[in-house]
Amino acid sequence: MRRCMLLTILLFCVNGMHATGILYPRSSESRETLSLDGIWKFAIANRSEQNKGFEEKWYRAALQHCAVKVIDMPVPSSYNDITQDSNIRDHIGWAWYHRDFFVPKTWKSQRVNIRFGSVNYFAIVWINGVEVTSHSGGYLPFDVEVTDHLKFGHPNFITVAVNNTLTPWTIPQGKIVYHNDSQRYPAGYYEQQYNFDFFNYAGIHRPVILVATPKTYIDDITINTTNLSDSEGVLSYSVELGGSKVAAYSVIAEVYDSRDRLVAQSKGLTGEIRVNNPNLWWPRGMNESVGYLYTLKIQLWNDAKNVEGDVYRLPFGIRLIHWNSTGVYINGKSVYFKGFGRHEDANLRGRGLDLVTLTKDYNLMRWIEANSFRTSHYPYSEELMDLADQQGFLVIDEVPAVGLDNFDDDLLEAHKQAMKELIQRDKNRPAVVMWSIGNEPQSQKQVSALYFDTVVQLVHQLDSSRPVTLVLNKASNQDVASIFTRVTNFTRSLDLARPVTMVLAQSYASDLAAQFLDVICINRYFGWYSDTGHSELITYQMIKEVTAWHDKHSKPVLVTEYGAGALAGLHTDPPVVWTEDYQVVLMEQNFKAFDQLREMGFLIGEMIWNFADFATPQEYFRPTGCMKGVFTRDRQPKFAAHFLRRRYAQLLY
Ligand code: GCB
Repeated sequence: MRRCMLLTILLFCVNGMHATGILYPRSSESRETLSLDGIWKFAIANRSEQNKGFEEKWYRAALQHCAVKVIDMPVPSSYNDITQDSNIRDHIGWAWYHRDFFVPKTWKSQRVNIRFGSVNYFAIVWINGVEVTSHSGGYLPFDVEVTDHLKFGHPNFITVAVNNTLTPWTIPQGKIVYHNDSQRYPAGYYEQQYNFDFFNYAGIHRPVILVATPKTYIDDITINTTNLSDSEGVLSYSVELGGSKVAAYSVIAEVYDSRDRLVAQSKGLTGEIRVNNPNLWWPRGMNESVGYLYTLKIQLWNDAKNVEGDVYRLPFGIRLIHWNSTGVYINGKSVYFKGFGRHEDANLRGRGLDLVTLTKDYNLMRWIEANSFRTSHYPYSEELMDLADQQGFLVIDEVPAVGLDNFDDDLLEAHKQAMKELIQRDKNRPAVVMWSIGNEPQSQKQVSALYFDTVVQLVHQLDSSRPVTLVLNKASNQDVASIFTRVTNFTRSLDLARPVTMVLAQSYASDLAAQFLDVICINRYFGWYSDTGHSELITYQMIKEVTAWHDKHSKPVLVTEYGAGALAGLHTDPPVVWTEDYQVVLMEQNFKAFDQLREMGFLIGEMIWNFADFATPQEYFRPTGCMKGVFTRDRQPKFAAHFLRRRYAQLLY
């Protein structure tokens, strides 16, 4: 592992990666889990003393015994909104976490792993003062074996240093900007900037769990549906084992139905399993049976000793996806996505796992009769994804590659690593029906073509069973954009009284990434970011736009974002922007376009931006956050939610 300590707030050299599995921690007859969630001790490193924690070795003892102000901090949670202190909310750089824990004596003969669901962005972990691992990337799990660092039957302590700094080589990107203007800024003043509008919440965001397994253990499982006939589902599976005495064990694979009846079995590290008359996994609204899950039980068996080894149970669904130039099909039936772009965002806990909000959100998505969502703009928690599998929501699973610019080799490596970790985590999920390799990159830049070609090839190589997309928003190439800006400004200087407009029929022309994708996803804010207030143009522009993308690439098109900001309770008639009324008018005009486009045969879905209002950095054009939610941040319906519900209820596949 390399770590650059000099400019610790700016540079993280990428740490060691997981060569192997990252199975969700589940208890079984051979496995125990111990949650380390709860109240931890917490401190931030001052701006001017970023390295102090390393120099003074805060990881060697309890944080409360170090020369730093220590407070209580819940895990999981973002740390930003927990206190009244804006230094903590707006902190850039290192933050420190510490807690004590006890490991049972009975675990001494086991292999013990520690697993973090996610820590944003960079984490270094010490157990009892010894560094055990580090990880880059804020939204994906990592784990490490810690058996040799634990004291069994005694108290232990864990320290985690977290750094939220984003650089041009992190996914997502950001940059630290130093202000040299001494008239306006004190010496050394800097700020974090980034190319996205959601608040960069930080901290230990998802559960921290210790897992004890036998010394020879199940490290990874992959299961895929390879063929479906009327009477049979054909599955292929493979298992990877870890530990030293792997050769002594054989593998038994058994499939149980939802009532826990054994329906099929096989033996060996890899194999084929045939399930008679399978209950297929269907998304909501496509079948009476929705989200049917089987369990694959993998069991190790030591033949010589005739004893059972490690056991892991993996829920999975039997379903096949295919796609062509006009559609995406599940089990042979074409799909229409009706759903949302969302965020993991809630009052007080920020981006920390919150089972209350998570469950409420599914209730709201069912109430509104949505069938899908995109994990805009980063992978969501495994707890959230489990419910998507169970409730039959279709998920477009996105890596945190939002707003990518300067496409160099270091960025590409970080992007590929994030894709690998995402696919490793979610490959067995029936709900995941598409991989999204990013959102709104500068895909008009020449250099982006090779970059995205490489990422798409990697994804196809890792998983050929799902289509790949990238969410695009290019309006025109840079030169053209700057010409248009100048023409617009000039026109405005001649006549301030009238709005300036232009139909964006070129938008598909400058993008260089769509050629590599299986499905084209586009974000379009007609009547909001362009031609603001001109709802009469929306239907026309959306039809032109979507048609142009399809005509150029002969691929299915999905509108992954459209929408308008609305302040709950604000009304005007006639409607003007920022009112609930205008939000509904904008939706209505988009719906007209979607209906016509559906009839034309290549629009495969509509996802409104956004499910709920969410926190953004402070901006003068965003009143405390992005207000494009159809629900408020505390999950109450705006007028738009009722309107959307009427549409989604009528939209069939
Ligand atoms: C977009 C982005 C999304 C923003 C949205 C907006 O195109 O993909 O992250 O929140 O626009 O509201 O500006």
